[in-house]
Formats: sequence, structure tokens, C-alpha cells
Amino acid sequence: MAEEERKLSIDPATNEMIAKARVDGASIAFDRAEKMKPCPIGQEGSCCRMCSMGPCRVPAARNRDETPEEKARRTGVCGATAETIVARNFTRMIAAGSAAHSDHARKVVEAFLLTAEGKAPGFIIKDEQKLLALALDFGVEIGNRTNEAIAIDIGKLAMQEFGQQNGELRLTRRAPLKRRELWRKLEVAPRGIDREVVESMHRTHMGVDQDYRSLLAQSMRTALADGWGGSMIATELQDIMFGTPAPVFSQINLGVLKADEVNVIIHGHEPALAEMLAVAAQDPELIDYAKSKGAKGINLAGMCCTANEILMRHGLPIAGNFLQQELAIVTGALEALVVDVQCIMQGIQDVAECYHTKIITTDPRAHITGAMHIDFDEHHAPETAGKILRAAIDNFPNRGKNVRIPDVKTDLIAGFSHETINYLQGGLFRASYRPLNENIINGRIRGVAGVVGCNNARVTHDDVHVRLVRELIKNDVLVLQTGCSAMACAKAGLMLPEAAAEAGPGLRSVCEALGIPPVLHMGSCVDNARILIAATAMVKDGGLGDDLSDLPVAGAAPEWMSEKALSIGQYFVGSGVYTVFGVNWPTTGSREVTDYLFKEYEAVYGGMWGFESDPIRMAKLMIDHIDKKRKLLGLDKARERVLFDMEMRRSMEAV
Ligand code: SF4
Ligand code: MSK
Repeated sequence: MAEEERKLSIDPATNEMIAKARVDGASIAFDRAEKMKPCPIGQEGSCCRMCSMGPCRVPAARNRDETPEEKARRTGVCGATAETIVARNFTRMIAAGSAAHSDHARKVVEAFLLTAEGKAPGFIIKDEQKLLALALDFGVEIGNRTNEAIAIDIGKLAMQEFGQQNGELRLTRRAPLKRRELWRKLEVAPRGIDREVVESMHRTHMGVDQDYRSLLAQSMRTALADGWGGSMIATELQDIMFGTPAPVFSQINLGVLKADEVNVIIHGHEPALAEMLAVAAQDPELIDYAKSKGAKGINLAGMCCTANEILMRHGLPIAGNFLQQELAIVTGALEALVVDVQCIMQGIQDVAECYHTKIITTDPRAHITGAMHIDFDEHHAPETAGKILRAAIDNFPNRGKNVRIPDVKTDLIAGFSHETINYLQGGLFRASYRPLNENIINGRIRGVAGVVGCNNARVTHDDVHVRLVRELIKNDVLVLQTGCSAMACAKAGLMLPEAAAEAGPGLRSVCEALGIPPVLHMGSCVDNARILIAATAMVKDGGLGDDLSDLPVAGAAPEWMSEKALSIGQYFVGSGVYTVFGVNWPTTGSREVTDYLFKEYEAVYGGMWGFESDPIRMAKLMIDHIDKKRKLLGLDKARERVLFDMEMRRSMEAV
């Protein structure tokens, strides 16, 4: 297909705003991606710039029957092989992804401690039940102690997880015993979060670890420190402070912006400021201030994972996912784009200069040249939130006439935390994963897929997510989602109970009995830890093997772009899950390394990587894997026997 014919998005709101940006002369990622072609050597992981004798480019062998002599000639100046270079780059990407999630977690722990000490006005311990459950996991005494005293002990122990030098991270104890024993045997059990990231950087420095298997073992330790460490800590403590998500109704897409109100979008990943803005946006004084400037009120919406955080807990609307961040400005109706950390394109500042939008950075770790900066500090959170909203309100009179808000938005239901899924299956006193397991065993549900990750300007926006998920549910696979992938499917209407009509007959009947959509929104990128917990609960409830790798489950990040996604994928794989990525794959510069990750890993970890850019073929790979696991569990026969008679339907409804 000629480049100019490439379909940029399946989302009508996005396409409408791309067209407007072009008329307005705004530079957006969709167009920059056409001009900036990816470097083929960098894309396959073959470019080494670890020292100033390079950069050395050691592209993949073009010839499958390469002789050892030919191979020996394909090295960098220092003699580093393609295997070493590719594995080093892969490990560094994972270290960066793990660092991002974990530094987010560190900030959450700091806020949690300040909250417990009464030094963070506006923040409280909201979920006592979860606090006590975590106290048990951390071995913190409960007795007659106050929630605050318990929280201080938890916070201090959580903080120690970052600097711990030896031993194993506490939350890895939640994993099935067999998995933990495997990690110990392979020596990949994560010791301390910061230690693993630092060691990855050290080992990938020029002239240190030069064996790809050894490098990849360290990348696994670092990824596990993310999934069972940083990300899990972030999710747990955020739930305790801001509330554990429960089903909530909301709307998504650029159509949630309002023509007659002050529109403020909060974008990034960390929920603390967003929580305060959600409260401040209801402040009658600020609403009156907005009215004094000619607006009818304040409309707060989210973007990317900060959006997922405030959606899951407050039902605040979502304006869009990753590739829509510049397009929200292009509407001409956005007074402020308030950003915290991660996945924020520098391009938003340039686009904002074509309109009236103020870009407001709020985190001392994330500045953007030309943007306004208002430092967010938990000691003064309500005042900071008020200051930000006032800056947005003051900008309302500057809104020009070039305004077009796409009339596109979709209803959705989110809020499917692990606790909610547990509760939905049996109520407060009988909560368990047993009904889900039984429906997998009897074949109504074929298996479970975690479909997560970003958008990527190299593929048609949202298309791969939506087609993949539609194919999975059609084949009776229940889909759990997070991140921008969840938003893509929500925009397509797949997060409503009515979407069960698109599911296969088995999954449909379960969704109808429980009143849930076939695609469940579990939250933000750090909340992929919820998927680990849900999968562990399935193992612990019995009937589906004794390790995560026995489950008929698979994972995918069909439009991934960030290093965090790679870290997530690696910890899924290391936890025993077959995980397929789309778009492109960063180790193709070495066939040996790629074969190790795609084939040999299964014998090592029980999970392995896969790559496929076509969504239907990707679904097939995942379903084939699910069927393989069903067969190993002896469930293939059960699935053939499913006949949905009245008695079976009644028993299922009794669930
Ligand atoms: Fe080249 Fe080796 Fe330096 Fe990498 S570390 S840039 S391969 S000389
Ligand atoms: S926001 S990491 S683009 S999912 Fe979490 Fe979306 Fe990927 Fe960022």
C-alpha cells in the first residue's frame, strides 16, 4: 500500500483531528512518523553505542548459513558479537522500563508515608481492608494499632524494597510456590528493586557481561523486580490511599471535552495530583471563578494511564489514549494539558503553540522546554491543584474561534480490580475465583488473555488492539486489559455488557449470567500487577495446575512502543505466560538471541515470547497456546462436551 494511503486510525475522532491538524499546520506524531523512518539497524537492536570507539553497527546475518569466520567478522571494534550487542540493548530497555514503574512506586511510597504521618493534607487511608491484607503480607503487626501506625510500618518496609541488597522482594511471596522455587533455581529471584536496575546498567556497560544468556537472566531479574516489586507496590498503596476500584460507568474519546466549560486534561501516570484535581474541580469557589470568566464549569478528563487511574476510582471521563494527546490540543477547546510523568510527547508543546492550550508540567523529574511548570508537592496538594485549575480558568478567555470537538464518545464500564472480580464471583463472604476456574474447566471460557500496552504511530492506531480482542472474545477467551490498549477497546464499545453479543457462546453465557463485559478494564500500566494477582488466584483456587505456567492464559501488547511494555512482557514471560508483541521486535539483529527468547525460554520459564504483527494471526497464536495448556491439563475433552443444556445454565447462574 502506498504510504499516503496508509490508514492512520480506526477511530473517527482521531481521523477528524488529524485532518484538522493538517489544515491548521500543527505538527503531529502521525505525520512525523511518515517523515521519520525508523533506522533499520537500531530497530533490530544491532547498534551499540556503549563506548566512544563506536557507535558500532553489527546488523543481522543476511545469510542463514553464515560460517564461523563470517560471524567472527561481524563484531564491534571491541569484538562484541551481535548476540552481546542485542542482549545488552534489550536488557537496557527493560532496565529503563522497570526503573520508570519503580520510580513511580517510590513516589507513591513517599506519599503513603506522608499520608500516614498526617503530613499530606487531602490524602487519607481510604481502603482499610486492603491495608490490613497488605499488613499480613508484609508481616506487620495489626493488634489494636491505628491504621496510621500500621501504614507507617508498611510504608517503611515498602521503601526498603528499593534499597534491599540481598534476599527476595517481599511481594514475590504471593507467587505460587513452584514459581518461586523456579526463580530461586534459576537465580533470577529479584533481590532489591534499585539493585537490579543498577546491576543491569553495570552489566551492559562496555566490557562487562558478554554472554547473552547471562545478560538475559539479569534482564529477567530486573523485570520481575518491576512486576512483583515496583508495579505491585504502586498498585497496592494507590488502592489503599485512593480506593480499590469497583465497577464504574464513564465515557471515552475526544467528545468528552465540552464546548462551554474550562477543559483540563491530566496526562501521564501518577494518580496523586489527579486525585487532588478531581476534588478541586468540584470546589464551588473554583467553579464560580470559572463562571466569572464566561465558562459554565470545569470539565476534568484524563489521558493515558493517569486517565485510567481516575477512571477506575472516580469514573472521570477519558479524552483518549497515547496517540491522541496532541489531538486533544488540536480541538482548540483545551485550556490546560497537565502532565506528570511518562508517555508525554515533547511534541505537545509545539502543538500547543498553534492554539491557546497551556502545557503545565508538575513533576520535578519531568520538565518540557517552553511549558509552564507548577511543582506538585504532597505537603501542599490541595493548594497546588487549585493553582493549576486557576491557571486553566484564566486561559479560558483566550480560546479562539478555531474550535472543533469531535462528536464521538463511547460509554464504558471499568473498575475490574482483582478484588472486584473476586467479589463478583461470590459476594463478600464467598468471594473466590472458583466460578471462573469452573467455567474454564467446563469449557465455557476457553482461557484468559491479558491484552495491554501502548499505541504506536508505525501501525494503524487502535486497529491491532481491537481486531485482536474481538477475535479472542469470539473464541471464548475472556480478556483482561490495562493501559492504552484498554482505551482502544473501550472506544470500540467492547467494555459494555452488551459487547457479550460479540463473544462466543460460552463466554457470552458467562458474561450474561454475571452481567459483565467480555473485556475487563483492570487499570493503568502499573496495574498489570493486578493481572499477576488474578492469575495467581486462579492457580490457588485449584483445578488448573500448580503454577502460573499451567494456566490456559496468554498475554499480548499488540501496539507497544515504550520500554515499560518490554519490562511488562518480560515479567509476564518470567511468570510463565506466553506473551506476543506486535509492531516490531528489538532483538532480530541476532537469530540466536531471538530463538532463545521465542523458543528455548519455554523450557526454562514455562512462558516465552512471540511476535506477530497481524491481529488475527496473533489471536491464533494465543488461542493455540491456550488450547495446548488445556490439553496438558486434560481439559480438551471437557471443552468438546459442552452442550449448554438448561441444567448447566441454571448451575452457572447459581454461581
Ligand atoms: Fe563498539 Fe564495543 Fe564500544 Fe559497543 S562497546 S560501541 S561494540 S567498541
Ligand atoms: S500510557 S506505557 S503508552 S500503555 Fe501507560 Fe499507554 Fe503504553 Fe504509556
